[in-house]
Amino acid sequence: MATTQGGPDVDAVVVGAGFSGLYMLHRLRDVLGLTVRAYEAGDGVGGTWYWNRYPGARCDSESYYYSYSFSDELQQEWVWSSKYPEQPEILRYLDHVADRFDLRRDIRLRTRVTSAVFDEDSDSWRIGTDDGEEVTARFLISAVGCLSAANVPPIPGLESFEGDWYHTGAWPHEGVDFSGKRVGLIGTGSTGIQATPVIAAQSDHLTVFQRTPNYSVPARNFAMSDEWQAEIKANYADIRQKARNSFGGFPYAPSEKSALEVTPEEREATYEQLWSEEGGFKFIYGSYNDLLTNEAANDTAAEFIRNKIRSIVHDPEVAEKLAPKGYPYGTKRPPIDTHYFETFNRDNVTLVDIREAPITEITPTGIRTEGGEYPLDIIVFATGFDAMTGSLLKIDMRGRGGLTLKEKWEGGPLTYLGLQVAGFPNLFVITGPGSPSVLTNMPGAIEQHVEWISDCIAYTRSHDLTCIEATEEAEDAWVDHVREIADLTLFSRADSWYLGANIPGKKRVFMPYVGGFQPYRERCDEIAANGYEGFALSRHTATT
Ligand code: NA7
Repeated sequence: MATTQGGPDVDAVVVGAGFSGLYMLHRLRDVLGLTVRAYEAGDGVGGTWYWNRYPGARCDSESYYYSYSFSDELQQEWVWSSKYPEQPEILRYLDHVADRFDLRRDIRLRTRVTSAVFDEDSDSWRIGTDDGEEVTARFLISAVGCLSAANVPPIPGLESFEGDWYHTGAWPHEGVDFSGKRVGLIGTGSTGIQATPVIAAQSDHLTVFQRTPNYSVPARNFAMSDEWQAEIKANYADIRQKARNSFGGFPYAPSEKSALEVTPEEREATYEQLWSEEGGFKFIYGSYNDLLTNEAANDTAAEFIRNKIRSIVHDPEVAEKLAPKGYPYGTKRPPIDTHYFETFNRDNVTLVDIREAPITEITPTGIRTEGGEYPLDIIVFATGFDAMTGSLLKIDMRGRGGLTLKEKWEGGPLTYLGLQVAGFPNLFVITGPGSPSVLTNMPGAIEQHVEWISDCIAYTRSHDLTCIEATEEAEDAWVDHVREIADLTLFSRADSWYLGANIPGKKRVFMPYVGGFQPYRERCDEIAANGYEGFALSRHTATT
């Protein structure tokens, strides 16, 4: 259906149908009344929660706020089973959202967007898919997610392996039967840490190949009682408001104290309470306010966690290997676990330190390291993602003058607010690099972006404009600001996916915006209120 005579086929194309794509579609179609088509590579909606079906997959943020806030009816009617729901439950929730808001009729499943070319003559995008379809749209919105391009490391010999292998981010729907199997798991990020206890309990033997030990804190999950559920529902407005006005998008009061201004006894008691009673992200966000900016403060939390690992793991040599050293706590995404360290006390679990003796190859029968050979029936790659840029760069995207996004981002991602890229007009990126995104509670960051984008599109339409594009100056200034703020923290001290350090050859740039969710949101609102400061707005005469 053409939006204007001779104009593009649809007003907007949305790429992806996870948390961000579903809401973007709803907002543009049902609030603004635009024609919208969403494309989704999967067989179903859900994005991250559709793909990541590995054993133990669950959310690290608490269910009641890791959810949409845009519809009070939705948040009142949905019932969460536990504090940290498992993947199937979150996927059920997203399926429910798709049905409840009648979104499926505008989503093309099993269809991957492969190309997007900006046509300067018509101020619109020509979008191509892997099934040969072409569609033109005024606006192109990337909802591809920050962690969706799976990273399978190029270890020599993988193709010769005679057993089965899987990446956790593309897990088979029918599941994997580990019974009686010797399993090797590579990777000890959040995913490996969630999967380890579950696979250990199901398999004959589990060998965990660890390159970098991680500072994991217990989740302390529990079922949600009816009383707690009722209390949350009665206070949702306040909870959401707190989250919106917080630094990380979480609805709890951040600590206002430095770890160094209290006595060692008080500090120990605080960490102990957070570790053994609260669990989860409160350990980092609710303890002290300088853990990510002051090394001495960080050391206090890091040493507390190392001592916990030493007290949990019976074999002192294994405990020492599991105890992270050499990088500050929280500078890699902090994992949350359920009996991770305890799992290394099981007789059927072996830890292999591949920093000490790296993997040299995968053989037909297992994994060989410089220290020995490990016979395996199954290899699980919990090796993460080409984060924040990988999925977007898989699309052959061309902006003004035929410039590709790959060329533009050769030295690292460049964006204005993490929302737009100069030279790529009418393209919006939900939770793009340069925005708070992965450092916040994701659904909150997604809602803020979706609402800002739809307000921006509404503005262009009400002002009869056909083009909005970040200026180079605004982009340069934002990129500098993102870097300057990151330089005030300890984040660059770890080889993390925040920096692209997990992908060989990827330019080392700190990608998310660490200045805080609330200040970021206020800046975005201010920019909009000032008539979209830093953006060039124009009208294409041929199409109006
Ligand atoms: P992560 O956090 O990127 O973790 C990947 C793990 O895999 C990590 O331990 C890596 O070690 C390890 N890895 C990566 N490449 C290799 C190679 N080539 N050899 C050995 N080990 C390797 O991914 P996750 O899936 O756990 O989590 C991603 C996010 O999803 C998570 O942060 C949450 O936001 C949700 P390294 O630390 O790089 O030495």
